[in-house]
Amino acid sequence: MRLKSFYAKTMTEAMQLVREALGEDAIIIATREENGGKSVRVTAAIEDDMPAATARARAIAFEFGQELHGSVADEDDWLQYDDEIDENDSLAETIIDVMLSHGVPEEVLDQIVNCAEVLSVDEPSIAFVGALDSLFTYTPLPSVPYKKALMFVGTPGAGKTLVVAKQAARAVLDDLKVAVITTDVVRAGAIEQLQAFTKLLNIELKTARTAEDLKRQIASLRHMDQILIDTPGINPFATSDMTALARLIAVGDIEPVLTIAAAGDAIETGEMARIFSALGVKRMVATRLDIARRLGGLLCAAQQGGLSFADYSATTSVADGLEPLSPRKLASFFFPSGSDQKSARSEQSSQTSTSSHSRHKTTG
Ligand SMILES: Nc1nc2c(ncn2[C@@H]2O[C@H](COP(=O)(O)OP(=O)(O)OP(=O)(O)O)[C@@H](O)[C@H]2O)c(=O)[nH]1
Ligand SMILES: [Mg+2]
Repeated sequence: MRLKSFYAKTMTEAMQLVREALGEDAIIIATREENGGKSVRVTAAIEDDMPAATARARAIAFEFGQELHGSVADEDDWLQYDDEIDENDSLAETIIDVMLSHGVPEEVLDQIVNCAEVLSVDEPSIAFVGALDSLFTYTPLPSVPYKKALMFVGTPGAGKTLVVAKQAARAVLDDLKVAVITTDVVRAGAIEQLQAFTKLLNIELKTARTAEDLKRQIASLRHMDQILIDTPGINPFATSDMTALARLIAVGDIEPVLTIAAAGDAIETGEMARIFSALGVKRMVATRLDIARRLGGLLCAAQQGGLSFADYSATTSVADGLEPLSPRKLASFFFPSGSDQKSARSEQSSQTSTSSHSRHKTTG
């Protein structure tokens, strides 16, 4: 199977592109809106003699297999092909069990399983990595000078201030000139909370009380390598909150980055991501990966908001900072490696059952 993603303004245009490139036999694996609903992405598969996406999945699988099992199996040991229906069924069931235990909603689950099934890999954890790689995008936060100011936005308590502190610490360690501005000037103790971190890093914390103020601050900090902006917690379902945030983002040369707590309800997290994407958010930082046990919300946010995975936070310690999320890293939270893996799997399969779950393939 060959996997390919297509981008277009409308679903009709995207389907047309799929047909032109892959023909009538293409199988639609996944669809999602991007850019706040202004464009769509369609991932489709077609039978192929020497599939590029499968080759990529093999490469990832090879590396991942090494980590999972401590030794590399002969290629033929872990690669199975499509006519092995039984292998594919048990692969799908294992992935479904794991995703159900993480509260992944059916729409997202179906797309991941469909994708995993066409990758011609027989180890579920590896097929899962391949599916995460094919379906989602990964754009880590910059560790070099960055032209746009990075504004961390999200719901109250999502971890925005800690992410700003962590990114600032990383920039300082990378010998970058970093400036930190906070627009969270109303909540009691908000400035002091961030100041506790910036003082340690020897950074002067700037405050911006209005959009005009923020514009001036950014203009005066143009010589810095990175400008990081903290914001107050936003209720995405309150128009007044969203309007105020949109005003801040609109002052120019700002990239809003969604900060999202990993353990939220999956469907609600997806809805929030969708709303934030309408403000121009393109990537997200996931926090509290150390506390969360159900990560369906993260997959839902990527799917519903068309968002790219940036970094993740799994500690309150600023020094331990942020790590980029890759397909492999993300998959490792669903399929713990080594000895954890067996016990996690048996625990998960005793908690969930696939028998009532139905999946659909859409042909294009
Ligand atoms: N264990 C753990 N705690 C975290 C993580 N990220 C943030 N926290 C904690 O979550 C709480 C909220 O973090 P903040 O950074 O203040 O969140 P915020 O989004 O700025 O909150 P508001 O400004 O009130 O909207 C704090 O106690 C943080 O220490 C994480 O990755 N792991
Ligand atoms: Mg805060």
